[in-house]
Amino acid sequence: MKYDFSAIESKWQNYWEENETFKASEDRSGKKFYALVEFPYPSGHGMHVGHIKAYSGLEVVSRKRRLEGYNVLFPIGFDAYGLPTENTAIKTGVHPRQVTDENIAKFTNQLKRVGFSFDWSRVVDTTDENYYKWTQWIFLKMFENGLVFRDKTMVNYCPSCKVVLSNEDSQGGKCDICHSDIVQKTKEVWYLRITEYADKLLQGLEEVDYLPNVKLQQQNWIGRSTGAFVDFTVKENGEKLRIYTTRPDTLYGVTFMVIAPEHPIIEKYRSVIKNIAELDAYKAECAKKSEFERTQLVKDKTGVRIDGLTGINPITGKEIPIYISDYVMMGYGTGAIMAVPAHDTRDYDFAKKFGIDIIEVIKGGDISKEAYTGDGEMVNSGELNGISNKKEAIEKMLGILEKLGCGEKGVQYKMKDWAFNRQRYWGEPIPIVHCPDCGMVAVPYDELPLRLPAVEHFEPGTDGESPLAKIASFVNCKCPKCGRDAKRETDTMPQWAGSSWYFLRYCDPHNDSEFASQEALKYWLPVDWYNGGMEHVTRHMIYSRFWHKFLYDLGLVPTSEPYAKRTAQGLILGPDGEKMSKSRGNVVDPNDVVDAYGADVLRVYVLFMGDYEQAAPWSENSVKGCKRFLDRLWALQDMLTDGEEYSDKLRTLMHKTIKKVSEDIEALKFNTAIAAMMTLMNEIYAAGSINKAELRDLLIILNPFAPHITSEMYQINFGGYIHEQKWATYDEALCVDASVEIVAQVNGKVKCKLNVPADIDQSEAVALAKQDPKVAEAIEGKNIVKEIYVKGRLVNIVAR
Ligand code: ANZ
Ligand code: ZN
Repeated sequence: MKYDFSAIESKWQNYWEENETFKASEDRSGKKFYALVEFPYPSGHGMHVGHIKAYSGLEVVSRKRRLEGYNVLFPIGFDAYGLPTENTAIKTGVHPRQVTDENIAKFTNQLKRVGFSFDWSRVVDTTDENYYKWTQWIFLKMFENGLVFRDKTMVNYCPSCKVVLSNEDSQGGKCDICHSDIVQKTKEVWYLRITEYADKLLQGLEEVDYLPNVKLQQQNWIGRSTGAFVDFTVKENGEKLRIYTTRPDTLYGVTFMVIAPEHPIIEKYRSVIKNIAELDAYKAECAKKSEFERTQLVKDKTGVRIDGLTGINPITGKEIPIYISDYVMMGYGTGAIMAVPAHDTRDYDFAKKFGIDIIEVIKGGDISKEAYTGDGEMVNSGELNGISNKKEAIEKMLGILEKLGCGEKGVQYKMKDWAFNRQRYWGEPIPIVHCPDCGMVAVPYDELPLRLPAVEHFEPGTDGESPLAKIASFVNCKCPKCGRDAKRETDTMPQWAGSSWYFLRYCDPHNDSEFASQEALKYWLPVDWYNGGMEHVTRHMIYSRFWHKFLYDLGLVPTSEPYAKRTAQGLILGPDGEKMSKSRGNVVDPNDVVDAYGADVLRVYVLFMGDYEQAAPWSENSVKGCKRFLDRLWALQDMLTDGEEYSDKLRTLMHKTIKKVSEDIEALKFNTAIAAMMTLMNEIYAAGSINKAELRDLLIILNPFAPHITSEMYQINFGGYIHEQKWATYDEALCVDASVEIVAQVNGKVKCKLNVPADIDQSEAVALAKQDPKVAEAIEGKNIVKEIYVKGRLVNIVAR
């Protein structure tokens, strides 16, 4: 009987679908497990093998949990608003709604062909009005609670996509979507006050089980720094120029100041600054560069001294020059710094270039060569001399500053408020009305969803204006407060909006009166295990933790953190070891693999190809190896014998394998779990037969990986359904191979007896013997001439 994978796989997929086998139960009395994977963006390219790997990890865990008796919620949905779809729509003239529906259908079909055990009754689509109604609702709650505001600012603007981008979406000075260069532009934009949650987002990390690297990235992203604000006086006009420093201990070493080119003090004193034209020209140059270019790419420091403004160091009373330079950002601290060239590398480079004094205030380095950024004893620092720089000097200086009334402790965050808008069509409309009398007014909750109007022309306006602005029937409305003529906001929300709360909707996806019922949320939250890509651990995870914490503060969700545990899978590289990409032509289509080898092979392979958390290249040969493994599994049926208990030959290995697979799945070590089952398979072939008890448990532990073939083999040989069975158990005591007692000798004299595994090899046996104190003593200081191991009997070490 040959294994016909395509017939068997569709048979089981149909069965699971018709019987809703993997539907999470509404009976909330049992123990639950909520496994979450990052829902895909349904792009026109269809699914990538990377998606398959990303979903296969928790797929295996979910299937195991069901066999362990848990009520498992393993949902899927579509994060479907966003630019690629809109850009396709603009190019092809097909409406984004239609493009999205087609892409979702394609993704659904592909996911089902791989046999994922998702609960298909809970699919969410962020572009569905029954979903985005609640995205708008949460936004309005934030508006009501003062977490939404509008502000004019310099924004990253993509001239090609014609949209304003967050810093995160324009890393490296390139648009995240079309990769063209971004430019700086002033614009009035919407913000969410995420900085208000900075401390909560940091503290929350102590309660959760995230990969260390994930935690670190979030901490760096939030970037909490403690230091001081210090007021320097401007000699010519008495103006207070406030700086932010993490190093008030170095105040005696300040020899100049630097302010951002956009700092408002320049405008304020235009008329008294003598070289204003030169400053203006420098500022114009800087406006062309993104923050990334200004901070990361520059090798050579540039800047211009302000002629007409001089700073006074509040501690020393010394006069110091003030420069503008692009290495100081307006958006961080106060946009002005005190420069300490002896102990800061950037300041050092700048001072060298402009010939400014360098004064050492911390001992330990050689400032004639480079800045000394380490710790040490304070020098040239008046009352601080002789104490250590860090805590002591910082504390003391803070006291002095406070006494003088020219400074105070301060905290700064790298994280900025979240620019929350796009001037594009395919997004959730922001439910705000602008009234000439009342200002910004929320759309009443009972008018939600504020529907995205159906239009024929969804191209963006020329200056980044939203296409919605052109639709008079949408724009013109009555003010909900005073009833007079008003205009609707025409910006839409950024793509990150819908994914900021989708894990909540999964708990109760069809609820019309709440985003999810309290009972459902209480049962399912927190997400027990969230797995996804490393690229989403800052933006998406921080945004969604922020929304969740906000809802928690309103008493609308029961847990302070949404995700109890977070892991991340590694990328699948092309066969050439490079990142898979259309342009390189090294993309593997999961459909092709399913067609040629079957879904089970694809699933086993993506988990076998390497450490789950590391990147690994695709290998067609290894895919074939996985196919052989499953073919040999099928062929076991030809050597099946009766037997209710494990045979003597395989007993230990069965227990060991069940233990290894059980533990490895929990540790995401799928590759070694599969390798253990392959070893077991080899031993079965070596033994020449397998009995029913052994086959049954092998099928069960392999089932999460290869559910189709194992379901079929189970039905054929045992009757009934494997998904209704229990996870295989092992006996710890039976996992160890039989042990034997051996003696350890030195130069033929018995020193001790040792209990060792029966299959121990020479080097292990000798190593164990050497650990014995008597043996160690006997060979100490001697040359080992020979080591002998007589299997199961003795170790002899010859030493002189
Ligand atoms: C004096 C000093 C001496 C500094 C020293 C550092 C070392 P973090 O830790 O990232 O918060 N800084 C402040 N505002 C800035 C801005 N808008 N643009 C660029 N640099 C700015 O860094 C804070 C330090 O970065 C501050 O401490 C300031 O330089 C600089 F030996 O002040 B420091
Ligand atoms: Zn009004």
